[in-house]
Amino acid sequence: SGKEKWPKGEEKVWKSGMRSLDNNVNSITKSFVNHVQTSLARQPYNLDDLGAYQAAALSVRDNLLVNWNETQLQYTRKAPKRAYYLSLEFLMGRTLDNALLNLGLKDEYKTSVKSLGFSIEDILDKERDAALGNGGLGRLAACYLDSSASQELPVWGYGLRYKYGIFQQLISPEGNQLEAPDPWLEHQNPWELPRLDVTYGVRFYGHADRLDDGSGRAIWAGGQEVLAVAYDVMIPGYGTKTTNNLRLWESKSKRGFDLNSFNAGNYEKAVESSNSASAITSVLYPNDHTLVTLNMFGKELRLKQQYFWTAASLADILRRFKNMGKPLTELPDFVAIQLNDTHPTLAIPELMRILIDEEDLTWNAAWKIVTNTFFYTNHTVLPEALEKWAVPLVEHVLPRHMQIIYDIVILIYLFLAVEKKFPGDRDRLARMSLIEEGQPKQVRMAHLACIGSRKVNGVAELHSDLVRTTILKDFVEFEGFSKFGNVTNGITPRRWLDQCNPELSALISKTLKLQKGIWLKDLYKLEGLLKFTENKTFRREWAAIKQRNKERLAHHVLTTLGLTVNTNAMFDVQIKRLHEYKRQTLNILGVIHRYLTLKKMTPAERKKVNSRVVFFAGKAAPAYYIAKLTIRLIVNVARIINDDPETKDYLTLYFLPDYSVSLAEILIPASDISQHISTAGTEASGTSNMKFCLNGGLLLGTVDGANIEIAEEVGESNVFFFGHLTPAVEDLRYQHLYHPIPIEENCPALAHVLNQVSAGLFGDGGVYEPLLNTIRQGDYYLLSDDFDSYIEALAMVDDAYRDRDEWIKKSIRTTAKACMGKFSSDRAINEYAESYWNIEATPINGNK
Ligand code: T68
Repeated sequence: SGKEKWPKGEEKVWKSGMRSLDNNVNSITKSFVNHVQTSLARQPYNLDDLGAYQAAALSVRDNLLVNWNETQLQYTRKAPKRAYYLSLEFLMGRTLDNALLNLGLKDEYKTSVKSLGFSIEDILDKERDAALGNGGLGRLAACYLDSSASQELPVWGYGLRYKYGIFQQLISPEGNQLEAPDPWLEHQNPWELPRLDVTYGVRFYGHADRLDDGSGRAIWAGGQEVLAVAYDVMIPGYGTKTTNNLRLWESKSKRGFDLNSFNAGNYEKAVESSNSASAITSVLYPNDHTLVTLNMFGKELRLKQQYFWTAASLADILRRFKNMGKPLTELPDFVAIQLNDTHPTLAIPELMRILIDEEDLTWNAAWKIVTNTFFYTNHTVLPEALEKWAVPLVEHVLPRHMQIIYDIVILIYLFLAVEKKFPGDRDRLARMSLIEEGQPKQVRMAHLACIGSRKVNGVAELHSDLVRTTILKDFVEFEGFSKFGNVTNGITPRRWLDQCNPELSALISKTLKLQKGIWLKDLYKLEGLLKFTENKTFRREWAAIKQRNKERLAHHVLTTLGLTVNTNAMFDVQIKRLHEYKRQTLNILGVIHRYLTLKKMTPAERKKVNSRVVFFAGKAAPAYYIAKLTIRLIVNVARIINDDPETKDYLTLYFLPDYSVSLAEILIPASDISQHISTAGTEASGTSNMKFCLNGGLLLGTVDGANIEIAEEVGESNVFFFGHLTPAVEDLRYQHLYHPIPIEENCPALAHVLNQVSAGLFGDGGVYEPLLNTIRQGDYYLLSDDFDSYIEALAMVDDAYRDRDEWIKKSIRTTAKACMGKFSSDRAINEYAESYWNIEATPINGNK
């Protein structure tokens, strides 16, 4: 391209003042000290590890900002089609270590801070997690951002800047989960850039009046107007200059406080509107699979969060698009918007509103643009997790959007399409409608997301099949199969291997004789490890690293909980949100079964038993009573078992409080076996299963979600499967409901375990009755049907572990084959880019 005119002053002078990117230890040290002096206003005399972390972070941030700026400039100039990932959650974890890795500056910083009297490990450990998410869905969004930047794809994330992330979990002396706030912004956050000049007004309530000129337009006015303020988070790619953006919105009052009330001396009233505005982004909702436990106020605020975020994001996207000077009909050629679950679905009627009411497009023209711009990912088929909003609530908060939703119902469903294709099929119309009849009527967000999107996908093969054959079956028949696809989830190998398991990463580089820069971007290269399974030295090194990771975890448990862990035992790990469908209860009942079996043995018999340490971690939604009871049971079982002198050498268990991304980074590399044991057909994909595999941990799981595809890659001999398959689940549930067999007959072993809990072996049995009754009555998640095969599978794990050499081989194969290429988020994001968004890599040139 031709040389552009330098915009201001003398180019030479500008360039001489620009930050140099030839990062060496000297320039890093200078920048570090400079930040200590001027950004932090501190002295070497009083600089603690936290201060050193801040100085290091600020200096790394300078690098990121230079690349970020260059990336955005080149995106503007080259004007490629862009994709936007709308997610209500981004579970980022810590940033400094990842930024250093991606910038390729780890060694330099290590040396620099060492010469200044600090250790890089201690500094890294001072960072708080950015925990703006509940679990898999939010962490997936974070992995996708890392991969987008690493693949040089022009992708931005849009989310909310919650003042409080996911609550901090405490465990009371009785074993109950307690929640405390997570004020993660307490210390200033070096990873965000406030853009106080990038703001949009967002309206709520008021009234929408249709114009009677036949145009279909309406005027929406009155109500409350809230300001959205942008905060930008830099997302560096691994080994590229590309530094993408994650834009998070903060809400604040448009007018500050109300001067009239203030002058009248009513200070409370004066700040009321300001409080109600800032409440919108104050806290992340901690419910991962249901909203039914929220009261009316809670629901309204959640709806406001969703609209606030989609409206601000769309306004921003449209402003950027309009700067290109193209007509709106070309929007789908330059913009793809991915809806991460149904949370941002209001973007569909919102774009309709803008196009019709503000841009004067016809309904049909607007609908065509909308349905070519959006893409929808479904993350669950659990009925209680499908979002629905009460019509009166939507009408109240977003009157214009409710009108548009009704227009979609009438135009698309009744007159134009469905009725034509399936004339007279009233049942079908009712099933497919966006509105569910009832008291009150409800808007079905999954139907709206589906009908308003170009394509729909699930997150693993089995799950995408279930989406097509269950919740969206009618839509497949209506719109054709090709709209419904699958993109199996993935994980970023940067964080989930190199950062969390540096020793294994180094061993892989050494063995493959490849720099990690190569294989971390092409995980299929790990297949090269296969031939080393027969190499004894390699196996010994592999096993030694696993052992050191176990000791690292044990050290963490000792320093945080004061408990000593037996590192000679097999480490068995289940870490994920507490939920009945994930069946932590099956695991703990299995532990009790093992304990009871051990108790019956003679000391000589016990000596032959494979020692096992079981780890649990995970949060329960604050109002999810049964899940909380499961935590209580785990904690109290641990108390008894870990203290039993007869058995404690063979079986112990730990519930590690306050599960987080950072804790996962310690737990996953230390695992010998991990459990992914959801009732078949309920776990959409799972992503920690991939993380364990990548770190040489074996899987014990059901035939569900991505477990299936992992087993396909690694071979079934390296995975331990058990339990009923998806097609059997419905029948079994029906039997439990209509022809129940007493649990004593159906599964005596489980009945015995339940009776022991009831009888008070782990403290007052009455406490656990509601939990036990979920199994005794109805058993919706089929614990009694899968218990025996679960126990058998555990025995097979024990057998396999006894042959340690063969186990290590399995471990190597798991890393080499199972997980690797396929389950990298690089593969996943490229699938989205090619088959969905139609965007291309846009390399950022210039000196890296
Ligand atoms: C998870 N979903 C799936 N939801 O359960 C998991 N939900 O199988 C899958 O691997 C993962 O998504 C990524 O696709 C969630 O994590 C939530 O966290 C959530 C949050 C709010 C509302 C509903």
